[in-house]
Amino acid sequence: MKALLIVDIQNDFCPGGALEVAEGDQTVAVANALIPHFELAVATQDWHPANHKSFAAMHPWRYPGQVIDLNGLQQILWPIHCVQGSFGAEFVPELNTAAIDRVFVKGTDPEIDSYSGFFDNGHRKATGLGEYLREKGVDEVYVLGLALDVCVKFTVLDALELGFATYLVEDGCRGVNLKPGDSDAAVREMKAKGAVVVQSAELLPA
Ligand code: VGL
Ligand code: ZN
Repeated sequence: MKALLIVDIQNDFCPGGALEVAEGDQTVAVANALIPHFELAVATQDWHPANHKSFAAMHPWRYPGQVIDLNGLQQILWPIHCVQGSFGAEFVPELNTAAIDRVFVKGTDPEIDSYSGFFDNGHRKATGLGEYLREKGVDEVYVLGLALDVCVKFTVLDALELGFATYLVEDGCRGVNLKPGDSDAAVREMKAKGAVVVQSAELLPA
């Protein structure tokens, strides 16, 4: 069975948001068009406590974009974003959340970040997404959302590692591109590790 995995389509990752991704809002229409064609649609939601240590503001004299050591892991520092209960953490209002079967939150532990929808960045704790998909009999996942070069990438790589046939719905993603070219490099890496790149039109009935 196939599942659609909608990664972090939240206000803070859209234009005007705290960690805005250029054209991030354009992923919504792609997600909404695909949802009815999947038996199962699952979303991830970046869901940080206000004191999350991925926030540059938690570290005196540090600023967004710098890399620090956080409990033994390299951590990029981000602006304060997707704080639990805030507008920025909510799904984009136009996203058809009524048709989403389950939401998995991530990034809830202030001491460790979680880019992937499956595990934290240290692969220490699972979110439950992998087990849920297995229980539902899912063997193929189609991934889209934000950001292509961060949370989409790590979600795709973990899906591959867990043995799911994994498709990247490219036109349903946009990247942050902290460095120019990050999105292209991410797509190359996902492909090299076994992801199949598709466009949403290929998944819609003609
Ligand atoms: C994300 C940076 C920090 C993402 C989440 O959803 O891609 N990026 N937290
Ligand atoms: Zn985050």
